[in-house]
Amino acid sequence: MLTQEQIDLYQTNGYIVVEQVISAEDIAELRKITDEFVDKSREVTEHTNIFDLEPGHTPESPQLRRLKNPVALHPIYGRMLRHDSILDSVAQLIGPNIRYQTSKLNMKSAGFGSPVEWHQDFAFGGDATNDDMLSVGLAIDDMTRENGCLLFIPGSHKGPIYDHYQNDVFVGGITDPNFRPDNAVPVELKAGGITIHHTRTLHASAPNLGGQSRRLFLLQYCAADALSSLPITDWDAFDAAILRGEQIREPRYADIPSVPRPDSPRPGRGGSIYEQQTLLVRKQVSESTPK
Ligand SMILES: O=C(O)CCC(=O)C(=O)O
Repeated sequence: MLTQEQIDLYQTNGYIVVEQVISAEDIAELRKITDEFVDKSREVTEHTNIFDLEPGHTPESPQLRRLKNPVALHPIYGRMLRHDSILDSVAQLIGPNIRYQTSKLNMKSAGFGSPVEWHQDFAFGGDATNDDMLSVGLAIDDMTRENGCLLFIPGSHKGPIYDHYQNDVFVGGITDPNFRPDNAVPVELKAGGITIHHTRTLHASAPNLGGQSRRLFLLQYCAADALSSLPITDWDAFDAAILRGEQIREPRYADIPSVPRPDSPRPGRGGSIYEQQTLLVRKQVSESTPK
């Protein structure tokens, strides 16, 4: 369970860190299974609906940047999604009725793992009726400044939602020329700990310039009554995504800013932010990282 101090910090800053949530045994299992997927990526030379590849990937030297939708790929990831300690914390922040949104496992390999440019998760959906949505980042490896830890801008979850379009194309990163990532805070974390960030919190991460890999398993949850303006295409899957509490069909409305261009398409480009951000012209994280 979170302490009242952690809850207050989340509400003030839009993110928190919780140490020692997942056991060493589970972390060892997550590493083993994740290594097996990296090995399996030797079979492909282009992005697939499971693998997002680093630019230097080859079958001889597999370089996996992201495992897409890991929860659907192996029971260990599904067990983490439903882990009681994680869901207890999520319930304290967004209430008892919890819906699963999506998952991804981002890997920054030692010495080259790609950066993630500044963005807000909320901008990736259409408008929603409220913003009780968050991401849990489970550190599979120690996450440090050297290996590309998460960067957050405290309090940004209460600010504007920035444009993520460039020339009418959704590029998965902030394109507003006035945006400056001032006051960014690097968040270091030991394996087994979690970060929790609000869907509107500005975040990014630098490339991995260190000697240790950085694997981060990201799980997105929302309050069951936070309903998107995007049409629900599969009601069975929508109902099955309730992890705790009950399904709510009546939306709850909160006074939140609209996402820029709520009705414009947000093509997944293979289901990966990395693939979307290849189009981004103004890459602030990459530009500020020493080569
Ligand atoms: O893996 C990271 O460093 C950040 C990833 C992220 O924010 C995302 O994939 O949406």
